[in-house]
Amino acid sequence: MAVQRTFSIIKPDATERNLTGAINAVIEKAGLRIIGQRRIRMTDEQAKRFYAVHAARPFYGELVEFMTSGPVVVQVLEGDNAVAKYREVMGATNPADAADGTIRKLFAKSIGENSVHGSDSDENAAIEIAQFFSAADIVG
Ligand code: FUP
Repeated sequence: MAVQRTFSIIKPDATERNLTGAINAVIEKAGLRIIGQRRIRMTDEQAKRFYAVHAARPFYGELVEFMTSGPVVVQVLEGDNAVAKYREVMGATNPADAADGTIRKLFAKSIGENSVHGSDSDENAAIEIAQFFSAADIVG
C-alpha cells in the first residue's frame, strides 16, 4: 500500500486529562508520522459540519456538544496505509470492544467520549483534512 494521509482528532476528554503526548506516542510508535497538528476550540458550526453524516442519529446533539466542550487537537497523519492503520491503532468505537493496546482501550471513557477520531476512508480523509488544514500547514 502506498503512503497515505489520514485525519485525526484528539478529543476533549483526552485533552482535558493531558493525554495529547501519550496518544501521540502511540501514534508514532505505530509508524505514523504527525505531519500537521493544531490545538483548536471547535465551533458549533465546525462540529456540525464535521459530523453532518450523523445528523439524523439520536446522539448527534450530544456529540456536537461534546466536541465543542473543550480543546481538541486536529492532526494530519502520514504513513503506509495510514487510513486503515490508524483505525487499527484507535480501536473500536466503544472502548469496551476495543483491542488491547489500542488508544481507545487505553484511554477512552465511553462510546461517546472515546478520545480520538480517525477518517474511515481515503476520500473522507481528504475532505476532513481540507476542513481544518491549508496545504501550507502540512509539512510532510
Ligand atoms: P468511529 O468511526 O469509530 O469514530 O465511529 P462512528 O463514525 O460510528 O461514530 C462517530 C462518533 O459518534 C463516535 F466517535 C462517538 C459518537 N457515537 C456515539 O456517541 N454513540 C454511538 O452509539 C455511536 C457513535
